[in-house]
Amino acid sequence: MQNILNKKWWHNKVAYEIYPKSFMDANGDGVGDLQGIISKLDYLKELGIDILWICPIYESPFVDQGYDIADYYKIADCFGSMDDFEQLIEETKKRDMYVIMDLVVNHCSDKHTWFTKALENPEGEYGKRFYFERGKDGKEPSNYRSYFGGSMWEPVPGYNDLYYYHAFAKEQPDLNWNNDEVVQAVYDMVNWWLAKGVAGFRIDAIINIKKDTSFPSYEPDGPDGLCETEKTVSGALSCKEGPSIGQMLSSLKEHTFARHDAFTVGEVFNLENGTLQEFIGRDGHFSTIFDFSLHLLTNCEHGWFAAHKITFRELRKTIFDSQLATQKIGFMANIIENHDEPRGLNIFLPEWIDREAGAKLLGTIMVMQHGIPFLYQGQEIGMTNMDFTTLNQYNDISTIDQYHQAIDRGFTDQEALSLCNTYSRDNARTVMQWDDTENAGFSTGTPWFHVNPNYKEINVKSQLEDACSILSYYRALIALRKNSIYENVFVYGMFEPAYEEYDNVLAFYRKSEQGGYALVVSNWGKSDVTITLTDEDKSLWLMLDSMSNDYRLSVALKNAIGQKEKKDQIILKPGQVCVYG
Ligand code: TEU
Repeated sequence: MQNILNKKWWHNKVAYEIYPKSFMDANGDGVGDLQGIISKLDYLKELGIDILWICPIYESPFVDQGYDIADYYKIADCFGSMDDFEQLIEETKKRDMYVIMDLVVNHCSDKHTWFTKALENPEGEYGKRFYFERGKDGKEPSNYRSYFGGSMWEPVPGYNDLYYYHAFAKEQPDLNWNNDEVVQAVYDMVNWWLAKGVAGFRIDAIINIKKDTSFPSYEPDGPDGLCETEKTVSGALSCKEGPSIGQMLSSLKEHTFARHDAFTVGEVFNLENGTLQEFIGRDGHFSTIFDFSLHLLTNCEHGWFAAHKITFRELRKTIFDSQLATQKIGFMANIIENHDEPRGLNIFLPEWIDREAGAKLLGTIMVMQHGIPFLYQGQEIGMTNMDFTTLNQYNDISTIDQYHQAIDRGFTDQEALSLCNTYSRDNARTVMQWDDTENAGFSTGTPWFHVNPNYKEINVKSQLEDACSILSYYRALIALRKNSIYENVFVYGMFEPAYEEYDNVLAFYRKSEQGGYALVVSNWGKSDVTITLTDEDKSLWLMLDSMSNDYRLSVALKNAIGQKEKKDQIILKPGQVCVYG
């Protein structure tokens, strides 16, 4: 099997995303920082985490929470210094852990010196590093809607009929990847961080770097007369002029990542059919890319007003389709949530499954799939969405826009707020809940953002003390996945749907080429389900059960062998998930 022949150092690893502002504040200024992360490395190590993806920590005006970078070589003061960063690298290395940075190079901040110089002379050397265009027929050069609302074209102050291009906020001008100096500067910067000891990168909005520089307008699709960003992206990808996205990315890899055996995970939306191989196959542009298929189900890319509640059937089909389509090509990066998404518990579960069972259920499905798991901070303790009630409680630029989009489409204030409540990116950005003391133990100062009031019940400290908690379960789950005896099953085994004839059951096998296999089986229905096992499955042993304490046993034994009793049937309660092997 191709995957097995090409074993990579990161295949058996588990990754964890840190949103640094909200993770841990060590100096009491209310903002999470690098020393805060260092203070929690042992916690993460014990959870079973190997790779830490740290969202942007570079100098930034934080219009889009650090995804607007003003200096790629400087750590933002609120996070600490370069010395702190070097200490973080050293401390992770001591623990056999790896740090990956967020590489945001589709755009920079409007406060980056390149852009401030470009504004002084849009036709000069620095102007060429961005996209400055004349208007068409007295209007913007084209009718593109930016991801955060309004036109992608911003008038250049002091000039008539001149605009610059920004796919995201107007404070995030797009870099011109057709400019050799830009490309070389990106390579140099990436190599500089790799030389500092980072193990790789999570690569932001990378598909957007390819532009159709004729900037054609498309059919408008909203009352604003603009067309959605996705259209612009797919138009650009199919544009034959200039280097293709594939050429741009393979050159990036050749000049940087490949030289360091770096681990890279691309944030890639709008992948063209049939191109996955090129992205994550043998010699692909990246090690892996995120699997967003579940998140795209809500249609969030058309605006939250168009989102719908995901049904179990859709969810199961989407997971199966994605796993079957991708596993022979490479490793996808599996997520339940991230800093751009609401908490998975609030989106993917039917209302009759309670939070604790639901967290263990989602975690098991995610960690046991084929691919590399990426946990998001707080997922391991079952953190939930926040109950926001007014618009001014939000900080996220995208939430404000989504509220207005909904209003423009005729939704009432209450309806628009309710959409934000469900889908806002700020749901994931409330501070990490470490204990039940003031500010959830996140900071001794005033936190920069909300503390979810449920921190007294949901926090790390109480769950560390409880062998049946979500956190203890995650530790057992990750330990099982990483157990070297089962590597051929849980890391390299092929995914195969199972027991599909049961309406509310999500079950799958992981089958090793060497013959061993495991069965993951879960009940999403309202009542108990009895599953009659196939003859072959009858001899499987229970390894992990989300509703019993047996997982303590599997961790204690370290070889994850649980009950040895033979069964013809298994009965699962609503929300229960078991792993047999
Ligand atoms: O996200 C890219 C992206 O496409 C998102 O804007 C996504 O469509 C949206 O968040 C769905 O709600 C990346 C980062 O993850 C995000 O935090 C940044 O805001 C964005 O790039 C700009 O850098």
